[in-house]
Amino acid sequence: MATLAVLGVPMDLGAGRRGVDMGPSALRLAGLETTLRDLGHDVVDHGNIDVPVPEALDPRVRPRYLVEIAATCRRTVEALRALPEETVPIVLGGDHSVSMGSIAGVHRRGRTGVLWIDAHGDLNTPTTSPSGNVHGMPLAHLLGEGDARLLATWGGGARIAADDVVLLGVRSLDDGERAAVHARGLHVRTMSDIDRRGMAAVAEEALALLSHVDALHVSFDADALDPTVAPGVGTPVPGGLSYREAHLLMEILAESGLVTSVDLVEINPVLDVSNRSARVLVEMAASLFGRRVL
Ligand SMILES: [Mn+2]
Repeated sequence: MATLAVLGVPMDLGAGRRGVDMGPSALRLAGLETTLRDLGHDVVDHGNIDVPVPEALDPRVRPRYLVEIAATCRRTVEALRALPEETVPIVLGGDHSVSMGSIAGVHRRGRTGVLWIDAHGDLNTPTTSPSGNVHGMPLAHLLGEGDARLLATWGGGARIAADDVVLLGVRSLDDGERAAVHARGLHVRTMSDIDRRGMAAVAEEALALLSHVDALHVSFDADALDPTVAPGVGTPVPGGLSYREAHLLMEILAESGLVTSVDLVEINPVLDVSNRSARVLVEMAASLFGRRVL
């Protein structure tokens, strides 16, 4: 059993649509803490990182709100670095740009791998992004490409190596992202791969691709799930993971015993139905942290 440290980052500055700033509240209301405690874990909630609201900021800065997003990520890094090394952080977003802070803040010894579960690539830079929304850019920055003010979150350059990342559940890529995948030789497993080969095979392959890392960060964007399963997400895209596929992925990750930190991001209660999507994500967290049928 582990000590799990919950940290909320109620930020929607990186998203095009409002509402994901309420994600941490929705996940807490959906019973995240009691669910994890019932599995035998110690759970400590460290509250929320301070995040400014967009109404208080100058919207003319480009990329939009980048300075405040970078500052929020730095605060997230400080909060995570203050945790004892053996704790398992669970960062609640917020839009996916919070993951630049969470992954930079992970301070396990050795090499950190990242499983990025997402409908999108999040591989845009300010130059390639069609929307200019920073939540479509975190993975590009973590790989060392983009705006210097965001790269400064971890001291510049790449935070993670391209070979230490697997993207899973992808079904919507922009042209610049497709080019980035090919240029970097990134490990991407799309919904089509999952349709053809099944989640078990794809999940086992993802773990095999990351077998050389010492710590594994799982960054779970709720929009990886099909919108019929989780309608309350930042950027819904049809054709996503079914409830069972996502559970199976979580169960295989749990069995691996490798997961050392987690993000649960992009829950948008404004678009949700009676907090259903947050409850689904809490169910996923339960499987990821060891809930079993038998
Ligand atoms: Mn994402």
